[in-house]
Order: sequence, then structure tokens, then C-alpha cells
Amino acid sequence: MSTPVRVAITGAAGQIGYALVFRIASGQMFGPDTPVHLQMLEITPALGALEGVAMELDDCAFPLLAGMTLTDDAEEAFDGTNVACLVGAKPRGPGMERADLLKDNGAIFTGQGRALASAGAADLKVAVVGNPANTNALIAAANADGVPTDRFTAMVRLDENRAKSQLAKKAGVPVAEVTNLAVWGNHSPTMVPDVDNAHLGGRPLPEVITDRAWLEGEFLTTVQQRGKAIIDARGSSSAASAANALVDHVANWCGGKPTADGDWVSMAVPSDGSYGVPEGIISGFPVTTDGAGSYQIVQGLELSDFTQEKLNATVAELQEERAAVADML
Ligand code: NAX
Repeated sequence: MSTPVRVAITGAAGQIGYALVFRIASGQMFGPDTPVHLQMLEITPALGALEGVAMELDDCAFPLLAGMTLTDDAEEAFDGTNVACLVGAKPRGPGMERADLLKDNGAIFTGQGRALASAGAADLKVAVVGNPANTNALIAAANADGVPTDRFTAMVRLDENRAKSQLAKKAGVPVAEVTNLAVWGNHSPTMVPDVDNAHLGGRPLPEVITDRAWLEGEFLTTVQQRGKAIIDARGSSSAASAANALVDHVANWCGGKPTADGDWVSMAVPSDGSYGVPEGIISGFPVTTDGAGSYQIVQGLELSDFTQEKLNATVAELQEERAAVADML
């Protein structure tokens, strides 16, 4: 058996945390031969619930679960961490302004960025789920002195998976036939699933789904509003599907599961200026990964006028978010 991967999970006793930790401990994030040590961070009042999660993890007798840390101290949680899944965040309360949400969460991610820099492993990689995910990742990166910025990513994979599933249903094909589907921009209702560069059964998607009005109308709205639809139906926000998307995100990035030849996946990563997305924000891009910790933004794609216009809007939103937290960067 190899050395365990030390995986930190913040908000581990929350909804997504509860759906996530069992998937990691069972080997779905890092593969069937890689043991894991779970380093679970919670706020003090949730430590009791976290204890319960740990008891259940024990009761699964997962052969790959090499150890667990339960703590309300970020430095302890990130001690030697190879991969940090930053899920815990303050939810938006009734009547709360977006700016307040940004500030409250900014305070969490400032501290966690510092703790990651001081305690994390040299190969530290960070995936942020807690909302506003892109900007939280930016704040953590800005406060993690000495850690290369490209190690900080945010999750837009749930949006990709949601989009793929809608497209497969529309075309009446298995979801695995939808490939090369990038989600650009912010993880928010402004995000943009790029159908023009997607493939369906190996063919350009627009040749197969020719109903442009549906692609630019109902499809887009369904994907953008899917989070709200889940809340309306379930009474709580997406949890299992969010955890699943994070497993996909990390597995492709550094869990031994590179993107398939010719395919790409969506990750929100620090912009290097590609496609005119300004540097200094973390935006969804199409990326290829090697499964061993590196990713590359896919170059040379052509965006339709429709997609470009939507990309401009989501980038403008990210810039506004950045401006709102400028004092934390
Ligand atoms: P929950 O409220 O169920 O769980 C969050 C957990 O985080 C709680 O147990 C809380 O005690 C803990 N927490 C809060 N502050 C913390 C801190 N400073 N350190 C450690 N733990 C802390 O929310 P859940 O449904 O699990 O969602 C978690 C986050 O994911 C939310 O911000 C949510 O908006 C976001 N989402 C992001 C998605 C994405 O695609 N990027 C999709 C799903 C989800 O909505």
C-alpha cells in the first residue's frame, strides 16, 4: 500500500460533506489502491455531529481509510494536506445581500488560505465548493503566501454534469456520449455551458441537436436554475450530486484519472488571459488533466457570438465579486 493521501474536508458534517467523505474513503476519488487520511474540519458547534460522521466511517470498515482527524482548528485540519476540499461556508440567510455573503465567506477563506499555506504539504492542491466558490478560491489563493496560485481551483463540474444530462435526455442517448462540454465563468446562474464545442456521439453537438431555440433558451435556463429547482423539490440544496461532481473534479485533476484523449472537463482555474478572460479571476474553462496534479486550459476553441456574449457577462460578474473583496486579496 502506498502512503495515504491526506485529504482535508471543511464542513465535513454538512450535507455535501456527509455525501462526500464516504465516497473518498471508499476509494472513488483517488482510486482503489490509494489509502486516504481524512482531515475533517468543522466549526465548534458541529463537532458532535462530526463525531457521528466519523463513527459511521468507522462502521463502514473501509480498507482504504488509513486515519481520521476531527478538529475545529484549521491549522490542524490542514497539517500535511495534499488535497483540500473546501466545502464549508456560511449559507446565504433570508434577506442577506450578496455583498454580505461575499464578506462573511471572505473572512473564512482568508483564514483558511493562510492555514493552508502554513500547514499544507508541498504538493497541496485546493478545490473550493463553498459559495461563492470562484471568489472564495481567489481569496484563499491570495492569502496562501508561497503556494502557487494555479493550485487553487473552484468547482463548476456540477454545472457540466447537469448540462450533459439535459443534453443526453434531449438527444435520447446515454450521457457518456456527451463529451467536450465546458462550463465557462462563474459558478452562479451566469455560468455558460458551451454547446457549440461539445460533441455528441463523436459529432459536433449542434449537428445533432439542431433546435437552437431550445439550446439557447430552455436548456440554458434549466442548467442555470437547476440548483433552485432541486431546493424547491427536495427542500434542501444539491448535496449528493455536488459531492459526486467534486469526486469527478479531483479524480481528473490528481486522483489518477486523466481526461480521455480528445476530451476535456470544466474546472474554474486562475485565468492566464486565455479567451480574453482577464488575469486575476478564477473562471470556469475547458481543461485537460493528467490525473497527477496538472491541468491545461484548452486553447483554440471558437466561441459563438451567443456564448461569447454570455461569457462577457459572467466574467463581468466575477470582476464585480473581485472588486467587492478587494481588501482581502
Ligand atoms: P451545509 O450548511 O449543509 O454544510 C456546510 C457545513 O460547513 C456545516 O456543517 C457548517 O458547520 C460548516 N462550516 C461553516 N463554516 C465553516 C468553517 N469556517 N470551517 C469549517 N466548516 C464550516 O451546506 P452544504 O449543502 O454542505 O453546502 C456547502 C457549500 O457548498 C455551500 O456554500 C453551498 O452554497 C455550496 N455549493 C456549491 C456548489 C458548487 O457547485 N460549487 C453546489 C452545491 C452547493 O450549493
